[in-house]
Amino acid sequence: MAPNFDTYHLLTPSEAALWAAQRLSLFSPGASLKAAEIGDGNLNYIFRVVDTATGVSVVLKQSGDTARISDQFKVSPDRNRIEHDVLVRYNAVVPGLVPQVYASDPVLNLTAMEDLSSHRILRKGWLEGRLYPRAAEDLAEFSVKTLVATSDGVLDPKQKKALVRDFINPDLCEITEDLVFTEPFADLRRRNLVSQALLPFVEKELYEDRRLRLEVAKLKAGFLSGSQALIHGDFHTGSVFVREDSTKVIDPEFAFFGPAGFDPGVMAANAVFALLSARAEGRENEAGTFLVRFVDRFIERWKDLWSVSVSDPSFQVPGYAEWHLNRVLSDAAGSAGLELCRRTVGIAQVKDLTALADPQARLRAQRASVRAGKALILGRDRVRSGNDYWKTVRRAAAKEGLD
Ligand code: SR1
Ligand code: MG
Repeated sequence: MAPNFDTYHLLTPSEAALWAAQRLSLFSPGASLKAAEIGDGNLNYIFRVVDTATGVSVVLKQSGDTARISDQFKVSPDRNRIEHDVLVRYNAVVPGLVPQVYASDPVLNLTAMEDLSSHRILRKGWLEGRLYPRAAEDLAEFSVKTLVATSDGVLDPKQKKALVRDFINPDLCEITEDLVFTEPFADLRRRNLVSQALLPFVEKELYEDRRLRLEVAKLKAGFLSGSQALIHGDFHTGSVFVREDSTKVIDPEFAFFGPAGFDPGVMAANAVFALLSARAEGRENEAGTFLVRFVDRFIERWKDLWSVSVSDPSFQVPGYAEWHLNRVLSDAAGSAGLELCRRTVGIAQVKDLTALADPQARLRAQRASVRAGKALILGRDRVRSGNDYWKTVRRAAAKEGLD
């Protein structure tokens, strides 16, 4: 029976190949296409479709209505539209730093995009000890350009309001609100994944620390109400494809207008995971250097770009640029701290920590991550450079013998 592409359903690999043959102009008529589902993320289905004769290929990303990680998460497949539309915007603002987008299918909640198989996911590459000399500069550039371009004072106010409306993303924001801001600090739904060995530490340092929970509440209020810029929303090392000579940011399905510091903070935290994982196993890697360069480059490029982009005279008044960047940097450090805590104790963890085979090494890295996370949240108003991140992480690591 011929597949029906007029009603929403999750595709099989052979349907994905047929969809690509029918809807894309990439392939010659009659081409022999092979497809496989290659997704290993928490949410979606990824099909790679290849013309076996020419090697021409494409990736189709399709959203289901529940998350792959757990069917407790019911998530609107409309996130595929958001991801598609944001990728189209990114292609205009930061061409070359994102995959090309070929087509979308709003019925099937599917986007066809450039196949990046010649690249590697940054998290995996770092775990294998590979080096990516462009990554820090490219990711800082991506972050600054996408955030500044959608900030108040740069965007026309009516255009901004229309974009805020277009990118309202309640289901995916709810995931972040729960998994990043709530559950790591109070295991209300009993979804956290904490070993018996780590639990007493987590109870004392996270669940029972009232001062910390107050600061987390302030950060959560900022996430809920601070529509500063169109953020990627899940800007971690699993959302970046790299080669030595190329960097591509993927997966902006969590995008919405939120605090501009969220993206750079999440990226900084994910460099810290790579760093702690390497230290826990006595390996060398470049994540420490990346961390310092990424943060410093972000600040430098933000200043450059902000000064030439702001067109609203209210925001050109002396002192405003510094005041605003200060807020962004506080939010970045706070977000880095939240990400460090949530990926260590929450339901969605990172391979950097979970793949540590020696339980003692894993425990030390997990405790160091929570310590660094807390220090960044509580001290966020003093973290203003790559070196400030580096010192905070080094102190936390040293307490666990990872120096
Ligand atoms: C239910 S989704 C869990 C996590 O995966 C995504 O990559 C986001 O980070 C989310 O928090
Ligand atoms: Mg993702």
